[in-house]
Amino acid sequence: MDNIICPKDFPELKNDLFLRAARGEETEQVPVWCMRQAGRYLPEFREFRAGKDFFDTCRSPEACCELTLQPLRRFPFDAAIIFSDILVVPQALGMDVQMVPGKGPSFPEPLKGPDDLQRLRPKVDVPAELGYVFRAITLTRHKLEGKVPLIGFTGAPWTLMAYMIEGGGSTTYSKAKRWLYSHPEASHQLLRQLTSVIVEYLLGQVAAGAQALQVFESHAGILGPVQFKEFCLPYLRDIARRVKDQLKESGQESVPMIVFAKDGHYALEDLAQSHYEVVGLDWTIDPRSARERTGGKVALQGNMDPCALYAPKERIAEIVKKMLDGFGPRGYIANLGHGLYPDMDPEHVGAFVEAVHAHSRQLLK
Ligand code: 1CP
Repeated sequence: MDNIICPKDFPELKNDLFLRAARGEETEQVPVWCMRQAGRYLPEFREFRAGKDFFDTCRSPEACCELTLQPLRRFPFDAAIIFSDILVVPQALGMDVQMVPGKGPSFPEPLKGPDDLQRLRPKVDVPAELGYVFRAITLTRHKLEGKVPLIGFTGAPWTLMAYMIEGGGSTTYSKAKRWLYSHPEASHQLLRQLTSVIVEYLLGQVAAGAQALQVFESHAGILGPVQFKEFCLPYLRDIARRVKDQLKESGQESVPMIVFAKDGHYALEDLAQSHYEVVGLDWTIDPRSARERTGGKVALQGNMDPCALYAPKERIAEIVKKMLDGFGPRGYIANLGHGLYPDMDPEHVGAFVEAVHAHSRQLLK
């Protein structure tokens, strides 16, 4: 193997603020990164992606590395997240997924009923199907030169199941929810199958050099507390527990894990006791109430409304100040409550990052 993509002898980490905050340790300032920090709001991203197929880009380690590094050249983010997508896992299970420009992901042949589960690969060779993500992580870890830690990620089982049945984004997710009510056994079978692939996928990411892992349960909000308890929580827990156990068994160092269940704060108490070090929050929850309800069991990440970036820069600084005062500067990673949108002004992203660093240094003096 080429030296440069060997998953060892990584450059020494120079900024460990994000990792310390994730473990609830003291920091001199609050670390900050943004979901979708590699994205279309950056002109250099649009230029690099122009004319290329989205998943072809995902399958090129060099392209993923470049796109991961782009936002770090502009802003002093305290973490990088590998450029990829959650839908590479359904592809690994044998499903065709295309990214339609201007529309989003599309599955030409979504799962229509339980019989369609037979179309999925019963045993996924994760290194063969997703090795390109591992190679992207290893390459990026080298090219980061230890500047900041690299986060790996996956979609959570329910969120992936929802796309596999809906065939793309949806407002109601009623086709996927129909399965939960009319085919609970088949639903659990699919969720279990996804969980196993996800565990192996995350372990592969750590072996390749990921220093933290985020699990995106983007469609938690479409479920209520009862369905969340049955169809999300057990699998989210299982993922964290199995990843941690297997890292321990193989003598590898543990990495902090973040769970982001968007709009799922009805489950906040449960999420805080699910073997994740960090709970990510969307903007619909008040920072103080999130702290109270999680009782110091976990670090928190989030949660500025992404749309607050449309405000003038001075106003962004005020909003950030209030958010930091609410969360407090310990065991806290600043972020948005969801990803950046393509029409956001990079300068305002810079103002957000600067405000987090400046105000948190004041608080921690
Ligand atoms: O060509 C393009 O640039 C298309 C836009 C785009 C990008 C930049 C998509 C399509 N995916 C990505 C990259 C991506 N996706 C990252 C990169 C790292 C970073 O954050 O900088 C990450 C972490 C994801 C994760 C992802 N993909 C999620 C979870 C986060 C979330 O938004 O809730 C989800 C739901 C997806 C599916 C997806 N991929 C792309 C789109 C437009 C969507 C959402 C479709 C929908 O449900 O409507």
